[in-house]
Amino acid sequence: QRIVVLAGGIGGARFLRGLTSAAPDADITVIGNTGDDIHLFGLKVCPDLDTVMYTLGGGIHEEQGWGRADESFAVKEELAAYGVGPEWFGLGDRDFATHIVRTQMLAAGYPLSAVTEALCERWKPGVRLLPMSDDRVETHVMIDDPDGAEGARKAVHFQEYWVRLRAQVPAHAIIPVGAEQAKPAPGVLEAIGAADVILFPPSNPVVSVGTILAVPGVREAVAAAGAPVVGLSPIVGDAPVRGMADKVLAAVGVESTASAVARHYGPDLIDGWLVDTVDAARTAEVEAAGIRCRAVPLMMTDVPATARMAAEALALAEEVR
Ligand code: GDP
Ligand code: FO1
Ligand code: CA
Repeated sequence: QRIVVLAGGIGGARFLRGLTSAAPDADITVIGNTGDDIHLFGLKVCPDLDTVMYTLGGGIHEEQGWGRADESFAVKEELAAYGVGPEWFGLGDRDFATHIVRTQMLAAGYPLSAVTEALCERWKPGVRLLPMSDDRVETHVMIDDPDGAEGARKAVHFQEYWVRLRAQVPAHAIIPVGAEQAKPAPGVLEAIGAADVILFPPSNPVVSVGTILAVPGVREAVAAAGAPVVGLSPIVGDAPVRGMADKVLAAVGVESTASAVARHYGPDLIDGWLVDTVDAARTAEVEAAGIRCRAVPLMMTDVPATARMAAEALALAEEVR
């Protein structure tokens, strides 16, 4: 069975760990979000690709959800001693090595897809991990400009909005800079076209799955795919389980409810949708929009619970096939 998953960072990675447990023999291709990528200290950092790679490869900092286990921060301290910032982004020593290898290979002319494959030779995530594009795409967030005139706005990198500002300032718009000119990475459209099932994990619908769908051709390929498309809600009880999905959903005019997210994707894109049992009353709203909907437990508390979620998603895919 060929399964394609459009994944962000923590939500995508944890779901994938459940999926590989529920479907150990499946051939899984992950299309990873690269809109969170940032260039720091001359290095290219790909948080969502690394989160998937480290989580499935056993190198993730489990409690934190991103970055390496057993991490130290000597390089960060030395950079700070030179007064070289940004000091608000925490890159650990072990993680730095990944970015050095990546940047070196990119400078030598390898595309990000080839670099990701090379990094995965070490981590053996058990899935084929493809960046959504080899072209540079960086999500920016439009915020009020405190230094500008009354009503002035400015765009900041998504990481600055999320990590430095902790999403505590109003987000007026989300802009995937470079997406319009980007091409899907080699293998992306082929994997979607050949899939038996396409899954949207409970990843951020705007800055993770939404950014992947913004690469020209990807949304069209998913909509045109013969395979059933099933998503899982990242919104439980009218709030994100973690992160800032409520803020970025508001920026694109979508309510933070499990049914509003399903309607945001829409029946042209998804055939089935899973909401958490606490949102069971919303299944009718989703079905009224022409999307088959079931309420099942959606908290990824451990791998067995996540594997049950993945199994429910695959069962719903069979139902709508
Ligand atoms: P990020 O790139 O690290 O932000 O990760 P993703 O975009 O892949 O996933 C983020 C989303 O995962 C957030 O909107 C969370 O609400 C959602 N999420 C995290 N843990 C859980 C969980 O246990 N259950 C569900 N349903 N959603 C979750
Ligand atoms: N998240 C934080 O909240 N603070 C950090 O300092 C931070 C550093 C970091 C370094 C590498 C990496 O792969 C991820 C990192 N993250 C950090 C997580 C990251 O900002 C995000 O959670 C995602 O990009 C959102 O998907
Ligand atoms: Ca992300």
